[in-house]
Amino acid sequence: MLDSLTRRLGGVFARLRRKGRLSEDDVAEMLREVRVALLEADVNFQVAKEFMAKVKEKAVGEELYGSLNADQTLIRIVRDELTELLGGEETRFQWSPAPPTVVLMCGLQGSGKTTTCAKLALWLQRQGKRPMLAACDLQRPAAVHQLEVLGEQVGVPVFAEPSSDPPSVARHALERCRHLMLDVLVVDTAGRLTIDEPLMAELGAVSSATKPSEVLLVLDSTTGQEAVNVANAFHERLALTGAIFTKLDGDTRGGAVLSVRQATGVPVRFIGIGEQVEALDIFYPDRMAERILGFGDILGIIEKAEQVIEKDQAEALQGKLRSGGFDFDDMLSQIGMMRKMGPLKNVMKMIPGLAQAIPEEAMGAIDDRKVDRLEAIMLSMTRKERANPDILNGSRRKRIAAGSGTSVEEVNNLVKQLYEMRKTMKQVGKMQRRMKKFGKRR
Ligand SMILES: Nc1nc2c(ncn2[C@@H]2O[C@H](COP(=O)(O)OP(=O)(O)OP(=O)(O)O)[C@@H](O)[C@H]2O)c(=O)[nH]1
Ligand SMILES: [Mg+2]
Repeated sequence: MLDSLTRRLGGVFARLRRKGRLSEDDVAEMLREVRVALLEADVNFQVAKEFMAKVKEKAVGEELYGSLNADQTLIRIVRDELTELLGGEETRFQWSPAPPTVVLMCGLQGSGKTTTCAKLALWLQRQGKRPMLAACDLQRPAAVHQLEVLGEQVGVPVFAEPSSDPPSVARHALERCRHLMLDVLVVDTAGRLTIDEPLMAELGAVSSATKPSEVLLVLDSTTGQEAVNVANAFHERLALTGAIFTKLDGDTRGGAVLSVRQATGVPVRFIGIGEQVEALDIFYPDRMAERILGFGDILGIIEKAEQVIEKDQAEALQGKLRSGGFDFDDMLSQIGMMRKMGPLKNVMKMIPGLAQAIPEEAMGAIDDRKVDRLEAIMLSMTRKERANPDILNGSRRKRIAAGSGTSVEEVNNLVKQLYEMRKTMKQVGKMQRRMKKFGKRR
């Protein structure tokens, strides 16, 4: 997700860091490169322009030319502006004062509405709420069945009835929800290929019938700038409370995610990062900004980790990640934990510096089978070797390769990777500490 942007910006900042004191020309050049990086990531032209103007204005205000640590100041300015662009603070879920809270989901055909309904229901359940799903996509019979299957998968009841009138199904679902004293009703609706009047009228009628507290537009992030136009059109008619970008796990330049808030005023609330029902994340503007700038998402990892491991274990992981002093035992237990957290590729991307340290092709090649081999290598080490990788000389590496059914080259690569990870994490840790001094958001 947004990897190429992260890579580009990472390159710009790395060059900047090497320079020491910055001249006005250095800053101007760097700003140009940031702008190009944004445009290449498919960020809306006007949004990129305004963004750069703000960064420039701040850069001038901070009198950073010729000063020491100018690079840090500049990165901080970009981070803060990026966070602002993405919406500042994350938006909290609006609960209705008189439950059940109704969440109306809308969007174009195939954007991921039905899948996201199930994901959201699961998320709500994990928040301790009792949700129900309403099948109000009556365009095609299969839609109701799809929601029923997904509902069963996440263990959430689905309200459906034979009808061709979405508002009346929605009304009945709401009555049932009240009767069962459930907390939230998530309403799945029909999509169309393009925005048209019948669709908007139908959604308007469902909305009038249920008075939703949340009207969430589901947007396919692979449609690029078109997503911004779609958001504008829906917002005009439905007063959206937020947007959910799906398919951010794929090859998407992601610029629409960066533009939509600024261009439409609709905040991004969640992101979909996979087909599985667990693959939904809250959208945190500050974390996303830091992730784009290559600082990783330590908080995100910890939160995910906390879902699957005990708190003290999570704190230990946090310390290890920050200090960069971890060994192969830690790597092994991390792999075990990460497996529980979801597809490894997603988790790896959250680790500071890792996404940039590993070439794009290699990142694409990370699959869980390859990780099995890494695991085998580590398990073939003695306890002493795992805790103290410095003692891994040539003959030990040969023995480990033979024992794990891998090659010496693979063993060498893994050892190298450990040291690289230690190094980048230490650097990122240092940078974050410095950032903290400048004033932190969280
Ligand atoms: N990779 C990926 N696929 C997704 C994501 N969200 C949804 N999908 C896939 O996108 C396709 C369409 O999803 P649906 O939930 O059926 O979309 P919809 O908006 O309900 O479609 P209609 O009801 O036909 O309008 C499915 O194959 C989903 O598995 C995501 O975050 N990542
Ligand atoms: Mg659907």
